[in-house]
Amino acid sequence: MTQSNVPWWQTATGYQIYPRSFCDSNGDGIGDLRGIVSKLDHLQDLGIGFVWLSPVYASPMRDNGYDIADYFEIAPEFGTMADFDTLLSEAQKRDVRIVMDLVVNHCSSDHCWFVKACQSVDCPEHDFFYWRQPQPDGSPPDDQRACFGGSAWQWVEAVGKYCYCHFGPQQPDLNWHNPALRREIYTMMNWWLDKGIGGFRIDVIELLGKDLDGRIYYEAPDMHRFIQELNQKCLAGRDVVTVGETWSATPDTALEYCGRDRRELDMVFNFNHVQASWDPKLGRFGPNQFDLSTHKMILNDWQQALVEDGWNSLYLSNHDLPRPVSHYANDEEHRVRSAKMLAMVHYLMKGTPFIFQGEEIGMTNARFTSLDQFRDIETLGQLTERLGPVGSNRRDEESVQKFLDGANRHGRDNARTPMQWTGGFLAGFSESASWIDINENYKEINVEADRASPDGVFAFYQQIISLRKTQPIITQGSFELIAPDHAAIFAYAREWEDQRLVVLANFSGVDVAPDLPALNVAGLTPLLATDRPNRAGAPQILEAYEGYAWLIE
Ligand code: TEU
Ligand code: CA
Repeated sequence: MTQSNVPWWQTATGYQIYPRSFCDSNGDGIGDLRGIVSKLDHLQDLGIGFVWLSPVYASPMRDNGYDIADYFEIAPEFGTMADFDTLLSEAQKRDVRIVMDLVVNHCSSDHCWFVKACQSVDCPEHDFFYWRQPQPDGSPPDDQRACFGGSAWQWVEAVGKYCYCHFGPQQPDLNWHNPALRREIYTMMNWWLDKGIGGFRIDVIELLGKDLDGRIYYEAPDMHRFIQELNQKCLAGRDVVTVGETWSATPDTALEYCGRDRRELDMVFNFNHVQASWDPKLGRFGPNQFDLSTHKMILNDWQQALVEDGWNSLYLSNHDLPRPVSHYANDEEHRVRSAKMLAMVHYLMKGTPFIFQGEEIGMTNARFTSLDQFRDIETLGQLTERLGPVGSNRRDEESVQKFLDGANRHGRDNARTPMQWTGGFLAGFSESASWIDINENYKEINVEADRASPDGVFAFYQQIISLRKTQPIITQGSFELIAPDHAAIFAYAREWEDQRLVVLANFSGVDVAPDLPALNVAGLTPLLATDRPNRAGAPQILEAYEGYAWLIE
């Protein structure tokens, strides 16, 4: 295949915008749609092909928009539908498509469906949700915990039953087994698609069609049937991209979602490499350190699983994860080099990269010093579960410090601090206090400063994004891990026609002499280097976090 007959989303690079923290146009401290429009040139300069826009729909914002109250309206703090249409057309002018976030596993308890469902057990909307009788002693039907703390079963007095809420108490799950609910969702999706959006990122797709009585929450037997129906009713015949978020998919199940014959989705976001540094007991990030060998093995498994069919998404972070330089490499002395090296290693694999806002300038974790700086419903839920409510005697100095350390390493607010545009007032994000604190390092790390440097992270991202469009070996070539057991080096080769691309990177903080037979080559053309781009020959020593890639033709 040449570059011209592959789908646009395979050579394009995606960029995720978390609207609340991207750019504030009206000085209320909250990023908004007009703010995004004002920064479209930045995205065009970067070279991206589409934006994944985190939710901008009407919402009480208990989970920052992942709790939707009206799928046909824009949240007032983000702007109006006219602003959205402006965003769409201004983006189109720059060859940038807008991919919407579709959150249909659950909605907000403020959605009129839920309000009606609570008012009457006879209305059609009542069955849009999952209701169960209490146990004889009044307790919930089972012991399932909600992601953001407490029981997953919320007592609804007016109904006299429990309602299932997988995430937060005000995010009731939608009953996908109800055909009328599914029809409502397809109508809504088609309404957005008819506007000309570029596709959907679908939130927790793995939870659709869950079997509550069998206690099968993820990838339940009906899930694929519903995704196929969704495809047939909304996506078939349209030139859009879809990527489903699934924490459950593995290399063994990936093709069930994105195999060509399945007619479901184009890609999934998998979290196998993220969960590798999870604590299995906690079921979330624990004190485990990032382990390079595991990381390489997981990424390799995904590359191999989707080599012929399906397509990988490639990402280093998103609005739920820590900042990549802080999590995987070094966010101090070697920050710039780390940012480049991580991008080089991950985005020269086969797949479509998704860059999270701020990553293109190497933004770092937040490092908050006080509990009241946190905003995320997940972090605050964990805080209450572990240290009790405000005023609890479990909130002693040592426990609080331990909690702060953990949240600063792994919490979702790390990625949600405002975009650092300049070294000036409020980092150029807003004209008044932002909804969440700005990272104190904005004077040093910001778009203006980074873009002023030819050796900056932004310039390097531009190179990668451009190479993906011009070098078919990056989008189409085979993938072979080199030295899988090496504790410090991440190296791989790609092959396509008569070309060979080798990527070599040092994931450690000290010099490493890779000493690999694959490096004894002549006639190589340097392709990309975190430093010293003009060095002749394959590097015999890689400095801390250094990366180097070359072509042999
Ligand atoms: O995330 C799904 C999800 O499983 C996360 O809550 C995850 O468990 C957690 O972030 C790990 O730290 C999606 C959205 O990306 C997230 O922002 C939403 O809060 C969630 O769904 C509910 O819509
Ligand atoms: Ca605003």
